[in-house]
Amino acid sequence: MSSSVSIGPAQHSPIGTTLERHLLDRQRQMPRATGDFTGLFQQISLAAKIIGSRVSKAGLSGILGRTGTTNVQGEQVQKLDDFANATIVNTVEAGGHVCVMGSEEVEGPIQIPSEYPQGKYVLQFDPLDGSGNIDINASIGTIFSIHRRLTPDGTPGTLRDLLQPGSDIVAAGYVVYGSSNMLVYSTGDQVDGFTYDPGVGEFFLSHPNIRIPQRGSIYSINEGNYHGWTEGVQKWVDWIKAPSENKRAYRLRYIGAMVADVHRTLLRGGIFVYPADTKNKQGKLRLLYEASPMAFLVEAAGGTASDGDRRILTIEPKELHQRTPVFMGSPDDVADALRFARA
Ligand code: AFP
Repeated sequence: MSSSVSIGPAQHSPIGTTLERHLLDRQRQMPRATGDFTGLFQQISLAAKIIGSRVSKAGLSGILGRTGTTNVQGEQVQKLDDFANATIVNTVEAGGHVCVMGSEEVEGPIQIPSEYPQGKYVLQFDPLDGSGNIDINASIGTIFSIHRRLTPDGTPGTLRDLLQPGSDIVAAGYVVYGSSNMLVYSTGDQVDGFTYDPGVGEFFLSHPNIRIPQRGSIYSINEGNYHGWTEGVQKWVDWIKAPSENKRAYRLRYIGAMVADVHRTLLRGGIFVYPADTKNKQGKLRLLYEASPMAFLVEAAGGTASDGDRRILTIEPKELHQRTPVFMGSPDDVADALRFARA
């Protein structure tokens, strides 16, 4: 007797949901939503696909190496940094959803050309974080955050729109260009991760509702800076890697791209730290387009993010390219680090 298998109607499952569908579902849950946010997000995801495609062919397309110029941070600009920055600006500016943008690669506010509408959102981004990794084919990423504008509707956005604390972020996310490309974002309630399927050309929900473990077993820090740290931070690192009766020694992982190091921290738990040191007195990482968006994601996933004294999200920015020390990750691990750092 032949047995037949009834496949039946497709089960509703969050897996297999595209980023676009996910955004539309959420938009429909908000009766007053205009579609502006969804539109902006679609442009960001398009930019991420274009950048990801170029990154994956970087060794073949003559785009490895430096441009020969330095950016506002005094760092060597890689050709892919320039490409990623131009891709995001060109993709987003014409959409009519933002009134001003801020980028790691550009000194001042990026105005929206007058032929396009001045939208109600403000976009900040680090187009290619960890660009030191480009030439060695290691993970890099894009980080972004979205705020509502403060200046009057319809007018060009200003620096005032950009200098907003992380607590006022509407949505933040990152794209990691790694062994697969992933887009992870949050609007503050939960954190969802989407993996890019290059065959289909879409991001699919693969990591719904990411929750960071309460405690991990990995610490992530550039230990080459040890001699420049405060005594408190040195004592914490000495402690965390020493086995004792109560704990095993933590493992060290550090790739030098915040996106990749924080992505691992979100999924596996543990702690990512870039403290102040004698060379980088305010820390190295930039508040508006690195620390704040990542702090927003880490907190939305149940973690903690501090500059050593206060929540990163409460810092009132004074400058576009302001830096801040960073301690972020599993709540128990961050609490341990702060206990030492503050002593
Ligand atoms: P680049 O984008 O200039 O490579 O900087 C990356 C970064 O801002 C951040 O992603 C890393 O966590 C951090 O710097 C690495 O800095 P160190 O090389 O000083 O450890």
